[in-house]
Amino acid sequence: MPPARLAPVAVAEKTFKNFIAGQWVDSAGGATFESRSPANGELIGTFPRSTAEDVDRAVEAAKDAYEDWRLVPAPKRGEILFRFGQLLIEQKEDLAQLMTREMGKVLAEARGDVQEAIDMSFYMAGEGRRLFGQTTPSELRDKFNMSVRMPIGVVGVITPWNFPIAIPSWKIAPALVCGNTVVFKPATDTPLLGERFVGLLGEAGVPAGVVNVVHGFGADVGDRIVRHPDVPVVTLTGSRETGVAVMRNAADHLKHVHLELGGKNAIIVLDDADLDLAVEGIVWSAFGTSGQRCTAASRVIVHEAVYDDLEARVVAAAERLRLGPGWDESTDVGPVINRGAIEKIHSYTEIGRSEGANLLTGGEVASGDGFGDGFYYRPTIFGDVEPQMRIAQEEIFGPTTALIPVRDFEEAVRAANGVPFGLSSSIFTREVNRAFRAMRDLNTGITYVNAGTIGAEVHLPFGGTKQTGNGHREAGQAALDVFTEWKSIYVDYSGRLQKAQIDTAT
Ligand code: UN1
Repeated sequence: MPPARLAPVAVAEKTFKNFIAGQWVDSAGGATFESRSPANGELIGTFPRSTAEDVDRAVEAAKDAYEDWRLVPAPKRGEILFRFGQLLIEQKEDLAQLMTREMGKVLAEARGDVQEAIDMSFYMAGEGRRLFGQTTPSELRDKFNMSVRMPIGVVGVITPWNFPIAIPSWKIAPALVCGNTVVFKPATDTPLLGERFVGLLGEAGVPAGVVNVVHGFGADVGDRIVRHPDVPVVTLTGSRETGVAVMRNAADHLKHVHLELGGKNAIIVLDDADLDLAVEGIVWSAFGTSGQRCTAASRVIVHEAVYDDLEARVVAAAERLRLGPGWDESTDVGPVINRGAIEKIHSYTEIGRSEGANLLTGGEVASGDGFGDGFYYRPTIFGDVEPQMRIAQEEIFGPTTALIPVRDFEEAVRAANGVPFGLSSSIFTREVNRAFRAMRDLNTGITYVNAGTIGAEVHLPFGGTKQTGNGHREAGQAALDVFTEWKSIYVDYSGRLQKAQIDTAT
């Protein structure tokens, strides 16, 4: 099948389409929605507000394409991903500029987001020549045993706006190298980046129908993907509530569901920590991407001996952060994603106040000069927070963090673990024994020592314990388990019927 050659999306273009079976097509219903910059309200583009009918067409295309794609040798599938990674390198600056406009993160972080996709594409491209299974001895003579990874079929990919290039790559790159085809619903806050992502896959040589994009809302597009009987795998990064609904709705068809959900990640600072380093780690993890990472540090658990000192330093550092549009190189913290986010974040400021926590800085919408049409919230720190307060239990997904004083290491670990989520954790200490105890006892999928809670690399498993997910991991080798099914194969070359467990005297 010849690869679909796609014209690059022109910058001036403002009306976009779905991508189904290698064609850019309007949605069946004709309704649309807008993507606007959270920094200044600029119109980024108008996108189809698709319906179940559009999803059905995309699934049909992906099902057809699967019949050939699964037979393309995995190293060849990998070569396409190598080309895709190369195109991402060439387009890195362009994509980063677009990202800062479409979802607001500062340029350096937007470049990092694209870099993560480059890294993931190259990593998964290499998997094309591995996808290792096992060969084992047989208990019988003249018999050969092995296990191989098999593709599963059409994968439904539902991604968030906070890593609009990186997270699609975490899901789509492994899905493709394993031999699956894809129906992709990008976040409604970042549809243009989703569109660009798929355009580049087409340029890299992904055949028509192998990756399809259906724009639109969760209630229409996402829901149909999750319920469609011909989509056996669904992967979602999103909120806990969405994850629960996806799992429930996918249950009727016993689908494979991969979920990467919320976090309430803690940084522990012990009395022997390098405080300068800890402050840097806290500020980067709490306020990077305006706190809108599932790995963000929304709790800082501090030994009482250094609490006052650390509190003063973190507040001072937060107050030095410059708020503004992400494309301005002097900005440290960009806007949050939309009006709903501002409202939710501010409601937690009110909750924190009413719970009796001490608002140390921030706690307000930034308005006035340069902020007028955007969604800017001041970096916010609460002090003297108790572990059971709602601001220390619930995911806020904004630039708000809570300082929690504790008496010793054990109390710190108890507080860190005392939340429903388990994505990332961190400890600042110079004492090796306590560092190793923390690595063992912090109940999260990721633990950092002497670094913040963010900065996962693509070749290690990514995901969390408890209500952060449902036990799966993405990235690294672990991702292959989401997108393949094991098949065990027994080849008998004895020329007679040998019976396992019965012919025991061989
Ligand atoms: C997310 O917030 O959903 O480790 C992903 C990190 C990034 C990925 C975050 N590499 O913070």
